[in-house]
Amino acid sequence: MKFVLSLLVLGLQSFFVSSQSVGETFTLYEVGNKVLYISNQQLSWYDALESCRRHNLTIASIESAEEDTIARGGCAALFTDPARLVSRTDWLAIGGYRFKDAKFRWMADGTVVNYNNYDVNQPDNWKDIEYCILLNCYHGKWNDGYCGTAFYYACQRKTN
Ligand SMILES: [Ca+2]
Repeated sequence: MKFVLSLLVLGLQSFFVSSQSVGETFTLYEVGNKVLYISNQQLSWYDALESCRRHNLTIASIESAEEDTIARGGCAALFTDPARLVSRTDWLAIGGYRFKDAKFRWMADGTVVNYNNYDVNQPDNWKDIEYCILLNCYHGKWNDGYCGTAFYYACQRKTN
């Protein structure tokens, strides 16, 4: 724990986490009462949910503008080729899911999504297949997207 905290003090740092995904690295960002873990691997939203659990984390809730900005920056930092980022096609899977009552809730604690940063005309549940919240790594706006596509993803751990 002391080691992890010392990394946090240094700011943007990475550490290797052994898992089923060979070479998976999480970059840690301390923000508010949580630490966000941004993975450099791309998984479907459902696999991301399970991956976070395997690491004793939960898929991230983005509950403030500050957390939103940090998550967007963490995702953008994964792109070594800026041209690819500017294509605006890459996304970060976060932990909001559309439940049967049509409300989005955070998987970490079941609370209804309150703070949000949806793009214009989103969420639209296009073709009735968009149940998962994604954060665009370039412009930062949110979209409800198809949960089966592989994207970068963010887990979290509460610090209090
Ligand atoms: Ca959508």
